[in-house]
Amino acid sequence: MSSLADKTVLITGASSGIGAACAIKFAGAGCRLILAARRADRLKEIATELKTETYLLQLDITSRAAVEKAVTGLPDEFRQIDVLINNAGLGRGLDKLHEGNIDGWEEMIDTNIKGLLYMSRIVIPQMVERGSGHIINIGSIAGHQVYPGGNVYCATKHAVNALTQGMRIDLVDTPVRVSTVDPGLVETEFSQVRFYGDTERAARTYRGYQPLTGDDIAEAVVWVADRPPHVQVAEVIILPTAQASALHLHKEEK
Ligand code: NDP
Ligand code: 8X3
Repeated sequence: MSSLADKTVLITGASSGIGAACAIKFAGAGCRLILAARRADRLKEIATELKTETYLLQLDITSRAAVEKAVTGLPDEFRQIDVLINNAGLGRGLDKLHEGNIDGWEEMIDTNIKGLLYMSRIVIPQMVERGSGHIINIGSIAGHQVYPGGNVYCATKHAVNALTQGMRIDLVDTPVRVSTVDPGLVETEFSQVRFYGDTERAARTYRGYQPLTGDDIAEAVVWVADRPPHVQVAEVIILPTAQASALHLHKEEK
């Protein structure tokens, strides 16, 4: 049986893509789930498929007050968070920096960096006090390299990379583990959001090669969480076979 059975896992951004796939995989491992996102209807839909105790949090992680209220207001049976998956995030635009949309920058910084910080700040103290817990951040290959037009998104994912390392240093004298799972191109709603609903442009992102799926990433996240307590997987980078780096993608089509 998985060491994850009966653990409570909080997943941010569970209404879609990688987060929704994580919900299904962790439910399969026998975990109790707290699923957070802004779209409550989507969370409900996902939860009906899960055969496990699930608590839904309609939450905008860019609001510090909302994050604090949501976590401190959890019902008793969900209060002990064993695994926190900081997954909620987004890209906005793919423009040169000097032509960029400043509102999009604010959204990326507020969600990918500040939201992750708010959630971590409220959840980690209880893990330290209890002497157990695991933070798994969803970074990106964009946290290791910068690609054209990636400027601010890549900066936020470099920040996630730095925060992961910082958390690991700060928690080294505790049993709490910190990991990051950093994917390349995964076919989710990410590009729909990045291109503000331009479905054709979003679809083009994943054409001419086989992208990763949310399931591919969720499988790795569950593996990371399921290691014995003395094993801390620091970083997993996962790319589609047709992708060599953030800058090298082999497409069959022109
Ligand atoms: P999706 O767009 O499919 O999912 C993003 C999730 O984040 C949604 O559930 C969305 O929920 C949630 N979210 C966004 N903003 C907020 C907010 N303010 N408060 C709460 N939840 C929020 O994309 P992915 O599944 O691909 O993205 C998940 C993570 O993976 C992101 O951090 C992304 O940067 C990262 N990533 C993605 C890659 C890819 O190629 N797809 C590659 C590498 C990393 P809702 O809108 O309901 O709030
Ligand atoms: C999302 C994937 O390559 O568009 O992190 O940055 S990428």
